[in-house]
Amino acid sequence: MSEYDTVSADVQHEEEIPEDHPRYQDLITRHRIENGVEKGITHLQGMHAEGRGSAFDYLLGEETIPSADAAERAAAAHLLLAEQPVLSINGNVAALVPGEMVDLADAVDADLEVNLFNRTPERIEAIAEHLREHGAEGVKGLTADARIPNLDHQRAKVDADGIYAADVVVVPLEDGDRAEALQEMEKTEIVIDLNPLSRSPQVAEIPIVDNIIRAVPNMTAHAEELATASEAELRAIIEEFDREHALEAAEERIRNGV
Ligand code: PTJ
Repeated sequence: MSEYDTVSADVQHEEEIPEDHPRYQDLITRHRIENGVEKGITHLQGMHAEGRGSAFDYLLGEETIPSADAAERAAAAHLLLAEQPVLSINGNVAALVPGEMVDLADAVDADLEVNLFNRTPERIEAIAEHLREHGAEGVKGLTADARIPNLDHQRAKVDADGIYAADVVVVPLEDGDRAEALQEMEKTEIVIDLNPLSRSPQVAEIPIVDNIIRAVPNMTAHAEELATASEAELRAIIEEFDREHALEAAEERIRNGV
């Protein structure tokens, strides 16, 4: 298929997208987000977020660069060492990688918690149900009986026995102020965001500048490989990871293609 061939906007199932299309991964991503909007999982604003992410991914070369792989390995080590790890789920994450998030949660014994910027009871329930359809057993975020201090929007609403009590939190796809507020609560944050200049990766202990579609399965693969590693080995992986270098390497690739 040539780069100029188009794929019908009417694609009903992602299997209809030809795997040899040069923009295959981007088309799958767009299709999942559109589907998410139709199902009431993804907010319309999620389409803008997806467009931003797609532009950065294009410039990154649509691949996991070595510094992102190192971040994904350090993230897996943190999650394995954590006492109460939680993976935060918004409408884009639920549409793009529901089964992959369930697999990661299983690999590191983490909870999944729905946390939304555009929070409505209908969306919370639709996302929880979507995760259950993909194998999640318990989904948190529905009780919302605690608040993240110093955050005056809907993302402050968390479960007391979920994000509020967590020691390590994975925060994907949000350019906002929650990451900073969670840091003030002394949590270890793992942020997945294709824009290295976003607020969230800028404050994260582990910034992962990679497409969530690649990042999450790679974190799971690292976690499975490290499942029998000693505490000292896991701590050494974390120690070796250089967050400043990871952010700079990603920016360098995006700006100069290097
Ligand atoms: O579901 P809700 O109501 O909680 O709303 C969620 C959205 C995504 C709409 C909200 O969090 C938002 O507006 O996000 P922003 O501010 O657009 O930030 C999203 C960030 O994720 C941007 O920096 C994008 O570059 C990045 N991003 C988008 N798609 C991907 C991505 N990063 C990794 N992988 C992606 N596929």
